[in-house]
Amino acid sequence: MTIHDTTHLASLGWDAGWAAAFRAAAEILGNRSENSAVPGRVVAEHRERYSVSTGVGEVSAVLAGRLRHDIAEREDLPAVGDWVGVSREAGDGTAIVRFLVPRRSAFVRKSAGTVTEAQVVAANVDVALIATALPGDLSSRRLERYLTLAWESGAMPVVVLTKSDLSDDVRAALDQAGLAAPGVDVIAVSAVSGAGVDALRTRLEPGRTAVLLGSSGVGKSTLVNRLLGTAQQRTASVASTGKGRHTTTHRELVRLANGALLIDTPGMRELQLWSADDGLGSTFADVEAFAANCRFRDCVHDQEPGCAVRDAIASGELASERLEHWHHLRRELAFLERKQDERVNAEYSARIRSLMRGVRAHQRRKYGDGNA
Ligand SMILES: Nc1nc2c(ncn2[C@@H]2O[C@H](COP(=O)(O)OP(=O)(O)OP(=O)(O)O)[C@@H](O)[C@H]2O)c(=O)[nH]1
Ligand SMILES: [Mg+2]
Ligand SMILES: [Zn+2]
Repeated sequence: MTIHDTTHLASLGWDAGWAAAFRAAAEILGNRSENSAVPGRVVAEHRERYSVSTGVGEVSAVLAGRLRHDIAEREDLPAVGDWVGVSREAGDGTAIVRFLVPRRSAFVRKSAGTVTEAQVVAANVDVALIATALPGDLSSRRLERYLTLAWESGAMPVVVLTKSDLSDDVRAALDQAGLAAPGVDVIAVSAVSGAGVDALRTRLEPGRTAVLLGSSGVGKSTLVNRLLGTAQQRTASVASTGKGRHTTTHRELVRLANGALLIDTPGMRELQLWSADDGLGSTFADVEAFAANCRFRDCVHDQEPGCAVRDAIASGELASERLEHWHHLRRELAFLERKQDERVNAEYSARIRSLMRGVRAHQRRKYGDGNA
């Protein structure tokens, strides 16, 4: 394979680990193409097209036909934050995404609607900034949901309470968020006054990638602009402080002056869990800590005798809503797992049926009808 100068890729978060993973992926997946691929990072996603930065410039790219064909699951499609191998096509300037470098982490939700499939919101993220607007938007339940997926993603969650200039009790909001997010940093910020922005900046380190997540209108893009120091991201007009406008329409990765990478995302209407066993445990670390003392190892803190979690609620050490929310998310996960199993089973039976058809056809050819 050709040796490419990859020094400029460091500005996108490239390191020796990525270089090794890229070489391995290129050998397994990329070598069949005549054009040897160079590394790039997906910085934006628009329907069928990706903007890929190669560190020296940005190319518009489409998936190689073979890659599209090989991909069985939607979550295996490139997403913003992914490292890919791209090659240039001879004709117009369009580049071709040849392969995807295996991810280190990904924020994955169940895609909106009724289909049972995963959607990658952002790939290879180190920090998940969960944004919620201070006047009125703070919901412990929603926060726990985001936290569960954030912990599960492998990124470090940070709760960002936005528009602190509009709130007259920031302290109370910080306390409420702290209760829903044990062990997680909570920062109140205002993109208007600049309060808290420096505290937020310290979480955004050179070469590391953060993603901003949250409902539409909470001020994610405004915060990105504030951090960038320019009005690069389109935001809702100041006159329309109403929510649910979906100003940002695609995910985009930007680079801050200090070399940190930040992904802006469109507001999410619903955040459904996908896979979240470990994530749930981390989100409810307080519940889990008491659960360690339950009499039964598999206690679900319902009617079991010797339940240390219910004892903790009775003694006021644990808020009862924490257990309620834990139960709620566990039930949701169990339901989702049944759906996922049904889908896998359906696909498995379809494969078995087609395999058996093949076997029967073979037997008919070999032994004739009636003998098989
Ligand atoms: N008072 C105040 N208003 C803010 C602040 N941050 C954002 N806003 C306003 O909130 C509105 C929505 O901001 P956006 O940045 O577009 O929100 P968003 O989260 O990017 O929304 P989507 O792109 O739809 O997901 C705009 O009118 C902003 O001016 C803030 O810190 N204080
Ligand atoms: Mg936005
Ligand atoms: Zn228990």
